[in-house]
This record gives sequence, structure tokens and C-alpha cells, in this order.
Amino acid sequence: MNNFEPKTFALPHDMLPEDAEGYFKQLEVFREMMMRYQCAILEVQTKLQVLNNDMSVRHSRNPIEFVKTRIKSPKSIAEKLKRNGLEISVGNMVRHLNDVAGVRVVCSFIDDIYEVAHMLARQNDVKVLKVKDYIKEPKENGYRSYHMIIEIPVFFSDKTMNMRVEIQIRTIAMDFWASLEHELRYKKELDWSKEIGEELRECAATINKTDEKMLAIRQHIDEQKNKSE
Ligand code: 0O2
Repeated sequence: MNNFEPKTFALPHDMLPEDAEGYFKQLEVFREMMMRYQCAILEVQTKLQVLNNDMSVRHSRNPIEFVKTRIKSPKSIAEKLKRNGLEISVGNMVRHLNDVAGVRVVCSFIDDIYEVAHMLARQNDVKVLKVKDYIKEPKENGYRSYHMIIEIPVFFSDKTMNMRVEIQIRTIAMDFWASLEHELRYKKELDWSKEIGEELRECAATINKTDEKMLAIRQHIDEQKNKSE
């Protein structure tokens, strides 16, 4: 299998991440890699669509509410490389970043998250490289989500490449909290006080309780339905 072995396209040492945008965009190899990441996202989207359609026919319900995708911006790529002490280059992006291609799967209930993750992981062409279960072990600030880094083969006209994609799987409720926390974090102009952090943690705990309650209600309804069949 043909994987990308990049030549050195390093940024001049004194260049800032914000200048990386123009620099990256002028590189053909960068544009080509972005196209390839976009194709990897398409492959994952199709896999998810197939699973959802299958579940909807065989179990009369859709575990996936919606899917969002994104390609990391050149500035975020440059910032992350710099943060990790790496030279800003296309080669380092391909070698060291797992989240250039990102897919967020928003599910109805907590158990759907594990079912979707399991259904993806058992596919022959999916290699799970890393899992972070922030549901079983939430982050200190209350963040919950199930993260997987997978590698899938993508068949291009000239070669097959193993592409890495970050998949974040979470419930609607977890997504609600994470989206607002993200927005607040980027809006802040002053330092977050301890109180704000505590309040956000409390909101995350309340949301988690609601998630668990909704799951219990659905399981109760499932039981009633099974008994009556
Ligand atoms: P964006 O714009 O969402 O892409 P690793 O890649 O494993 O070396 P990293 O990047 O710390 O290490 O991975 P991790 O912990 O799995 O988290 C990556 C992503 O999860 C983040 O991407 C966010 O999307 C999401 N995330 C993680 N923690 C939080 C949090 O506390 N709040 C919210 N709202 N989202 C979180 P980026 O790169 O930060 O940004």
C-alpha cells in the first residue's frame, strides 16, 4: 500500500501559525492532502449512513441523529504542530496529526454511542488506532464524548492510502454542552474564574443525569414492547 512520504516543505522558522494559511495553501502537496482527507471523511460518512439505514430497518430506530464533519484549518494545523514542538510542514501534519479529518457523530442515547463505535470497529477495513472514552472518564471540566482515531484505506486513481480520521461520538445532550462550552471558551476575554468552571461542571453533571434518565425510559419502553410481542 502506498502511503504518503512527504518531502520537506517546512515553513521558515520565524513564521507564525497565522501566516501558515497562505503558505500551506500555495503548496500543491497540501491541497492534494486536504482532498485526500476530505475523501476519507466521505468514506466514513458512507459507513455511518449504511449503519443507520440498516438499524432503521432491522430495529426500527435510528441510533444516529446527525453527523458533522470538518477539515482542520491550516492555522489550527500549524498551532497544533507548534504546540507539540514540531516544525510546521505538510510531512509533520501527515505523520503526527490524527485529527486533520474529523467526523462528529451525534447519537440519541448513551448506549447508541457504544453500539456505533463497536459496529465501526469490527469492520474489516477499519483499524482502530486509539480510543479515548471521556464518557466513562469525563474530563476535569465535565466534557463527555467518545473519541476514536481510525485508519481506513481510501482508493484513489493513482494509489491506495491509509487515511486517519478522528471520530467523536456523543449524545445530543453531550453535544449541546460541548458546543456551548466551546463557544464560551472562545468568547472569554478575561480569565475564567473558578466559579464559572464549577457551574459548567454542574451543567455537565445535570445533562449527564438527564441522558441516563432518557436511556432508562427508552429501555423501559423497549421491555414493554418486547413483552407485548
Ligand atoms: P477542534 O476545532 O474541535 O478540532 P491527540 O490528538 O489525541 O494528540 P487532543 O487533540 O488533545 O490529543 O485530543 P482529544 O483530547 O481527543 O480532543 C480533541 C478534540 O476533542 C478537540 O479538538 C475538541 O473538538 C474536543 N474536545 C476535547 N476536550 C474538549 C473540551 O473540554 N471541550 C470541548 N468543547 N471540546 C473538547 P480541538 O483540536 O481542540 O478543536
